[in-house]
Amino acid sequence: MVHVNLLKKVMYILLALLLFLTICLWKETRKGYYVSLKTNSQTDQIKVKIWKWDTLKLGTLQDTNMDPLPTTNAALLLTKASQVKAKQNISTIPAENNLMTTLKKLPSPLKVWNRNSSSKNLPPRLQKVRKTYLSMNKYHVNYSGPKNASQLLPEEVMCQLQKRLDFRMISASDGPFNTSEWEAYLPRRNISAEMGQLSRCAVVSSAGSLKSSHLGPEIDSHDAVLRFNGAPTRGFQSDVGEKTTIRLMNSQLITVDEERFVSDPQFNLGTLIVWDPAPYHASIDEYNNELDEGEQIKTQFIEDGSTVQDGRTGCSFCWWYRKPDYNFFRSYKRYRNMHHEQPFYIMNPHLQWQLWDILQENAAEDIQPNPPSSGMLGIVIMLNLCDEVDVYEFLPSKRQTDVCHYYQKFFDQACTMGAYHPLLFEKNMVKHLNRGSDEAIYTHGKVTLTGLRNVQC
Ligand code: NCC
Repeated sequence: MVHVNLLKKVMYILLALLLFLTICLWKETRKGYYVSLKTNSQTDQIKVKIWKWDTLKLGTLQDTNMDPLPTTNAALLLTKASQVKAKQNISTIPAENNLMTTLKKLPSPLKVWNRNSSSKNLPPRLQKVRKTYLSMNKYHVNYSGPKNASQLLPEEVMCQLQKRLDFRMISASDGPFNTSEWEAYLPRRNISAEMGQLSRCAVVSSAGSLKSSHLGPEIDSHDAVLRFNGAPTRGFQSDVGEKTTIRLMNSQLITVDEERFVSDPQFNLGTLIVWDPAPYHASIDEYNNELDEGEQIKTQFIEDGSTVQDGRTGCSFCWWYRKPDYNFFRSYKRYRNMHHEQPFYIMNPHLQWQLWDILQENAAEDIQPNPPSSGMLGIVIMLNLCDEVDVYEFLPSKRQTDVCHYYQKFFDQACTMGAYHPLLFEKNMVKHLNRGSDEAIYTHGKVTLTGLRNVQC
């Protein structure tokens, strides 16, 4: 009897201890770790969290470390028509997800991405990886343009995207694709004509934080939805929706995983685009030396530093065709033989480096000399095709997790913060350009961007 009572007491003490530890742990996770950060404009030290998340207090929404809410800059970018559409978007959100309803329920503090996030705040492993890529310089990047010269306003950055990105996909008039064989494979219609003018579009990142988001209906309410690589919809409809208008894939996926790519029916939907990491455009001369006479490329540098190829006289893409990162041409042709009716484009390899230059120009430090992620490329492709683009879980929401993808049980912070790709700097730029609210990022992982044709430069 005595033993039973003693055992009971021990059990109660253990339970109380467990409860106490759980509370302590919970409190600890909310505290964060503070480090100092110097801003460009001021020398005073400001406090930021280790992951460079901003915190904002419920009700005030204006923490000292917070980007000002995007009313002024964004308003400049919006045409009247898109302002009306933006209002309509909010009303299409189901009542339980409505911004105002959610706001009342939000715990404090809210955490959203800080547009000035620095690599210094990455975990040591990812800092090391970034440094290794900087010293490797695999793609021979020799960028000599401005760097963070003058913290550009969002509308100025939008103008850079509008003016300097070449959104063309490869066509049968581009050498070495100008053969009768390639002509039979490449889509005849250009992608803008194929897609038509799209109004509201969604870009769905593959982040683990989409899990349990219930964003499916909202995502499907868009006129067009872009997804990445092998990201599935089947079995995940309630979180990511089921509409797939465009699927952007890297060349690794269709080459290394060729069997799955050609046999999995999920790839048979919508329009496909494949891209491959190419040598940096300004280093084309190095590659020219390795080409036969007649294949030499004529480059012409225009004022803003971007490069234009003279396709009439040269072989526009020989420099890359000879040395793709992944030799995906075989699986491309194989897939085209099986699904000739499905539009399937090859992204022009200049786009990735034109975008990279803009990222570097607007970053406060050296970014990884590797192409931008599929995520960032997909965002700009949609900006070119749509009036307005909602991007989901590129900037993580309150569901932020180290789970890499919503469809896999694989943990790696690099998926969100970047290792090979300059993801951190891509996210900084997207945060800067966001004309939606911080609450929408926090609750929906949602960023709203103005389509490039609605930007007045
Ligand atoms: O992982 P991935 O990307 O397919 O994800 C697509 C895009 O979603 C955004 N993302 C993803 C996960 C996460 N936690 N946060 C995010 O913001 C990113 O913008 C990302 O680009 C790629 O960019 O193509 C990438 O592809 C994978 C992989 O090749 C494909 O999934 C095919 O299997 C790369 N992973 C590896 O090589 C191991 C990844 O680095 C980049």
